Amino acid sequence: MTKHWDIFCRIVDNYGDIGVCWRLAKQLANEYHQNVRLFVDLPETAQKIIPVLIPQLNQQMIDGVNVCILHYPDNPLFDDVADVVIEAFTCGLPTQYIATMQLQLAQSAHQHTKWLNLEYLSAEIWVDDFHAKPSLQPITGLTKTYFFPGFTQATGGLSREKSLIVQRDCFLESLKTKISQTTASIAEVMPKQAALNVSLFCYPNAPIQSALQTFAKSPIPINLYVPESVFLQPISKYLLLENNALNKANTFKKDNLTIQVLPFLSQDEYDRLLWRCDINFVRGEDSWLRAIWSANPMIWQPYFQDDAAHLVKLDAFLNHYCATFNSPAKTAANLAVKLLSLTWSNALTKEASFTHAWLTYIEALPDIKNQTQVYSQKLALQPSLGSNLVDFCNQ
Ligand code: TRH
Repeated sequence: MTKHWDIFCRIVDNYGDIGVCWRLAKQLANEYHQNVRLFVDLPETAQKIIPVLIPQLNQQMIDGVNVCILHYPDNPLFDDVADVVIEAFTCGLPTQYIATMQLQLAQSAHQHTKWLNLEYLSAEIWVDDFHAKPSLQPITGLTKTYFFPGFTQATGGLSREKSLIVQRDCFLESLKTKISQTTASIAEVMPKQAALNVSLFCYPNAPIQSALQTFAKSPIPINLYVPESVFLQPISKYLLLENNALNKANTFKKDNLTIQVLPFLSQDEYDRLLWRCDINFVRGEDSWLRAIWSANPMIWQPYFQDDAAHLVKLDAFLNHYCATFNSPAKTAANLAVKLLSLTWSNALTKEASFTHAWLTYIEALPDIKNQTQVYSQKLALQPSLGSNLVDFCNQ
């Protein structure tokens, strides 16, 4: 059934908020044939993820989605509320939009618009019990339902395009026969083995210096692919370069480490990079999930939270991810994943050695790769976030 959907996204920090919302908006519009408006507050930042977006336009159709710029407080678009409104990450709906929903409720004694709060992704077990629970909002009298993405069938599921896995496999298959072209993207021209290909997307508080020192001394050559982002400064420092010298797409070499700085990639190109790398360092929410769909070994750095809540999330994910590594033969892989992940997120109390954690990980890499494939395949069999949302709203 075709419905009207509004998604509200406020960009707090970084690109995760808009990254998640943009994917979801496109999936609802193109895979489930829904009418979708995506309201976003910072068009210049959103442009990083939606490169064709024109920040000066109030609304524009892009890839089947009506992308609207949020202008508080009086936007005439808010007089027309949707069948379903998704408030991403508790970003708050505009007062005028809420007032229109209240008017509807007063006129028909029935809340026509389904109001969903899309929560952050977490593998914590309490999510199963809190998913899809309605909550009466005392001030407005409206009901809002908390929709939790997650890793189990009891949650709202994981965002995944219907054809993603097929696209990934076709891309990887095509590389086997392809002759390198000068116009090809980075993921197509990366060297085939002989070196370890690693992608790096992290927060600046990760032990980047220690990682670079370790990589440079690695017995296997390492090609490190680094899309342009805030953590380039520690890399410049390591290479003794002037500030910002790394911002140019360029290659730097130190001993056995080759650093390839890339421009900020499109989401599709970034996917292809993850598919091609042997190990992906990822962060936040969306790149984490895309690394899972790459089915390649990954080290996830959660977004820092003051009360160390991010470490609880990391622990929950590691338990879920490593549950597939639990046979006695896989114990080394299990421990190696946990050791490197905790070291990367500064979660170990005593000074942890990145070098030790890395070497342990590399030794277990073949097992980690096998188990990560099993893990990713298992998750891909579950209904996706988009399909769960549509089913929930059609009930
Ligand atoms: O940018 P992030 O750190 O976003 C974070 C998280 O979402 C976090 O949960 C949230 O609380 C915080 O923001 C405010 O990391 P994330 O989630 O991986 O989003 C990055 C997006 O950028 C993702 O959609 C992938 C995309 N991307 C590209 O398109 N090209 C690139 O080159 C890179 C490196 C990323």
